[in-house]
Amino acid sequence: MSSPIKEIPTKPFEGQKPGTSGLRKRVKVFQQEHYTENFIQAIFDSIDAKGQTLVIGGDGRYFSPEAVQIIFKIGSANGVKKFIVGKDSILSTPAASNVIRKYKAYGGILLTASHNPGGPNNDFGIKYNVSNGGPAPEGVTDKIFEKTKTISSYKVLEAPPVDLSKIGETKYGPSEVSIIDSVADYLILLQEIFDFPLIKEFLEAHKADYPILFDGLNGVTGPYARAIIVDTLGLPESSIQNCVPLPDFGGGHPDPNLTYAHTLVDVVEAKNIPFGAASDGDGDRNMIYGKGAFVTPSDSVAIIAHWADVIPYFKKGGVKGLARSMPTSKAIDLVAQKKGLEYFEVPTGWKFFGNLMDAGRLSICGEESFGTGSDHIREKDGLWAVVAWLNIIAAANKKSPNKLVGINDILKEFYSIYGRSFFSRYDYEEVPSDGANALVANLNKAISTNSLNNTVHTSSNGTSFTISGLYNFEYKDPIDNSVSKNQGQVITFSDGSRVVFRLSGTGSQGATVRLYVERYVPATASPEELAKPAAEGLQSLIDVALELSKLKEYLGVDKPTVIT
Ligand code: VG1
Ligand code: CO
Repeated sequence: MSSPIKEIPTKPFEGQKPGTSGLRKRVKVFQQEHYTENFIQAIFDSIDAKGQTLVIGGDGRYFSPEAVQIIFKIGSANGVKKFIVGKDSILSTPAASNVIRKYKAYGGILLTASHNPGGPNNDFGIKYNVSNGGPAPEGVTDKIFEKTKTISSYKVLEAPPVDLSKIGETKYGPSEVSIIDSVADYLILLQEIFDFPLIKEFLEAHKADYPILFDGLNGVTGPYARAIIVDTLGLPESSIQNCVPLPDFGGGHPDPNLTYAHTLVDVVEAKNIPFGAASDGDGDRNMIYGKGAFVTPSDSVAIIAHWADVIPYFKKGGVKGLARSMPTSKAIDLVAQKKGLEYFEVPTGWKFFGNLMDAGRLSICGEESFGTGSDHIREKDGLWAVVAWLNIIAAANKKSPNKLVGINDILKEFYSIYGRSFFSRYDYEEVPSDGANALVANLNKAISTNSLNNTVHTSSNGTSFTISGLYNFEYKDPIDNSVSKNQGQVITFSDGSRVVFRLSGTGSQGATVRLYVERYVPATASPEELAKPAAEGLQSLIDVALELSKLKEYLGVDKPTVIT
């Protein structure tokens, strides 16, 4: 008997515009009658998934079980032939990207709001990924948004919900649902990329003096980290913590930075752990943090690029090119220059790396927002970065058998070759949208009237900076020539320092303003200068950025919510 398909009348909802990485709103917004259905139907109206295979993944946050069943109903009614879904609807964002590529799916729908908190009073999110495994480009997300504005009905298949707790294949009306192990394919992938025997040999030999700790922050990476760290590398249970995914992430903020990943920082400091790491809710971000050693994401990606040769994947396939998002520090540019590689500066958001990777021009890239990755998939990849660092540390120690090499030694060596880009980001979260827009308008005015060029600004400690340039960042994709405008206001200074202002595209409430500052100190500087704490190295520049943008005045706040 064929299952009936019903057409349900609906009306458009305002604001279903995908941001930097999908549509993110409060759970209560998604729970409104027809809201989620409208957006899912708008996706199907924008693509041609008839007869195709679609992957469904997610970080398991609150409202995911309901959303998966909605996708089955609407997807099947719109002709999807097969759904591949992780057991209990769990697939980390990088794992989902891999599954889309490996099984040659048409695309995927990812249920996550990433690092945003979860639970009934927090955030949910839906993101569409295309067949290369990466986030849909702007052309597709713009189309989805247009469809949400005129939608008048959606189609559903009337069928009972699918039990997602058992691996295997099941029929669903005219479609099939294949429930797969969430971890297996991803583990195989990482084992193909990294030198696991080398890492294992090093960590086994140094169980006593080089323990490691990974904190899943109760996000999706728990089972993946267990498979890699405990089951594959053979390390003790004490090497992982908060590795059970919870729908509300245990009430925490699953964002791996020094403010929100304090569970990791506290234990690393208390137990003198030389190598610690954490990941975010959906597993695409990472933080590398050992006792007394913090690696900024901008440095992290540059260091991975510098050490690429010790990673079998790059040793075999070579490194084609490097890239970073615009606000990310220029450390990786220096590595590209030294190695004679092509390098790119793209707008914020992983979707901008995809075309370059597909064209074979990009191998390693990163964002200052704790996102690091490569062309092994088309999403940033938290655990990939963690294992990359373990691989580097194991290789560095093999080269130096008589002295234990730690994170700080690797940083120091890197700075001694390339110099150091001091980098920091100030986030002003959930500020009034009017104030945020006025701040940006004021900067745009200064750009169009050229009124700030060559002006001198002096910080409270007496350091002066002269503005050498001012522009609104715009990107033309070298592969498809698409243009993305208004990607952030950049102010450059005559000493090579840089300040960037940007409005976040992932927040779900009010506006979030990000201020990025970068100051470069060449390798010829004294070791003391190169080893300074970042806050000290940047304070005068931050003073000047705040003063010339009148940020406090516009936003009506004194201090940032988060400093990274
Ligand atoms: C933020 C980061 C950006 C990242 C995006 C998605 O965007 O700045 O670098 O790609 O989050 O990451 P925004 O627009 O809020 O600055 V995730 O882990 O939330 O998928
Ligand atoms: Co994320």
